[in-house]
Amino acid sequence: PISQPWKGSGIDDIYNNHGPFEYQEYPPIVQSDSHVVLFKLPINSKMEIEPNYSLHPPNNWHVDWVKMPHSPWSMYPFEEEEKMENCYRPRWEVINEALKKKIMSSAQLEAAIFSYNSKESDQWDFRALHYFFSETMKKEETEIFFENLLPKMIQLALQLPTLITGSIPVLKQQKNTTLSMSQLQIASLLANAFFCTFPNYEIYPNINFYRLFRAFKDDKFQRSLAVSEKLRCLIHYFGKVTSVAPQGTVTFQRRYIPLDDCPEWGKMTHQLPPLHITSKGTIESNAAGLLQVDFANKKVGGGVLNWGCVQEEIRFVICPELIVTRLFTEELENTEALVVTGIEQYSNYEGYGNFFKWNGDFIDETPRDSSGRRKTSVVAMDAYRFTKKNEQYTIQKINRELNKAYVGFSSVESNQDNLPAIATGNWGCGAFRGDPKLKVLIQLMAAAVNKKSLVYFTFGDEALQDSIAEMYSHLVQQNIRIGI
Ligand code: AR6
Repeated sequence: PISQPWKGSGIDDIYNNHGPFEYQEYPPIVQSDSHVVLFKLPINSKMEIEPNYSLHPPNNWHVDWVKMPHSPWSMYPFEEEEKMENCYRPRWEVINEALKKKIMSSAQLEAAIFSYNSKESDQWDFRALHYFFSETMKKEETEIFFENLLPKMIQLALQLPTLITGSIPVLKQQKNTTLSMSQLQIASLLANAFFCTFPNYEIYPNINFYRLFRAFKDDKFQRSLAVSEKLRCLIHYFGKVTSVAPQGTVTFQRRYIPLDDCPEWGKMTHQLPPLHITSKGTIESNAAGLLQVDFANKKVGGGVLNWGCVQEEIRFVICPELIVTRLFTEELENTEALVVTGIEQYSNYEGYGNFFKWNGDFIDETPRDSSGRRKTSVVAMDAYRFTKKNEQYTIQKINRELNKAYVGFSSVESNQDNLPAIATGNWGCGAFRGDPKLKVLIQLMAAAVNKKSLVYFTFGDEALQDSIAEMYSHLVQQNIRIGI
């Protein structure tokens, strides 16, 4: 028999028979007590986005605010010969001096970065970065990088104090805080992360790139090659944002629903929502306008700035604006998720895991909403990592996953009609060892109570597509409700 590339509801039904971007918009960006906006509102029609000068001053040095590299509180010790004791000067000055010297090789880049990280750099080494330039880039490409691109990246990084004039709030646990910034502000923050200028506190997730620069091992050669390909994606991103400054905005929204406000799953009487299931395509390429699930780590981004190279990490390197979440998102708790709206894709890729490869430029033509955000939304939700496979069938763990998906899929849109469907797949079923047949039921239940349809990508697995379709149609025919 010829296999069908999809089963269940047709994609037009999922899209309510309209175009992919005709869903009602997320609420427009408005500054409030729970929504910090780092740029000036309103944005004019030419999309000239200016910093917001009316914010908390940038020198907050407090657990509720991101510790910025240019904060006056960030001081750096140096020894004065006569006094034999430590004196201090602003670390931002040291950073400026180091990055304004001519840097023509990865060795010089490493030396510059170490010069303002002397305490940590004892443990750092940039093997992966050196390998990247000496072995994977052509000689001319490396020359062009140090001649042209690196100076522009340095300029972008050192512009930080003029681009971000307020403090960035930490998106703390158990708070529904929202943060909006411009893509250019994000680019400057990421350039700073590349140069490892953020103070190194062991608050996680953490954003300086030094772990990525170190991720090379002879006995993990294939994995090391995938790290090089991730670096290529990131360099490609910096090339693009430094040649034409990106013009839009991005919103980061932490969602917290207290456990007591989560559904009593056993009592829910909803029917199963429409399901479109396909073995073809991917969440990022075939679900325009839908709420796209990031199979996340509770430390968002997981191993993106290290060895990791599965669904989340790949999404983060082709859409690097997602990486900035690591600067301000506290670890996700059980009933929390992070929704990011407005990100752009910069690179194409092929392969997966150790065989991941950068595959050229991607021109993202997703339209923007009235607040300047591309109409792409990603929800980071971390499944539970099962060390013992059988553990997942216990009611505690099933409830944990139901509540997590419920929070991730929940709507903040005021009008409950015309909500975008969820685009997901084997959430928690790769690195985290879940069972896709159980996870699909969990995600269907969470979508049902949120009145949303589900698009499920089995990522090439036709047998899984067929067996889930069979299970689903059986449940629908028997008119099974989601309550137990
Ligand atoms: N589109 C649709 N499905 C996909 C895609 C894609 N682009 N990529 C992979 N899959 P995994 P997890 C399928 O292992 O188990 C990261 O390190 C594919 O079948 O990434 O939730 C995070 O940071 C794959 O096996 O997610 C976490 O630490 C399956 O989705 C951890 O992994 C699961 O992908 C999360 O692990």
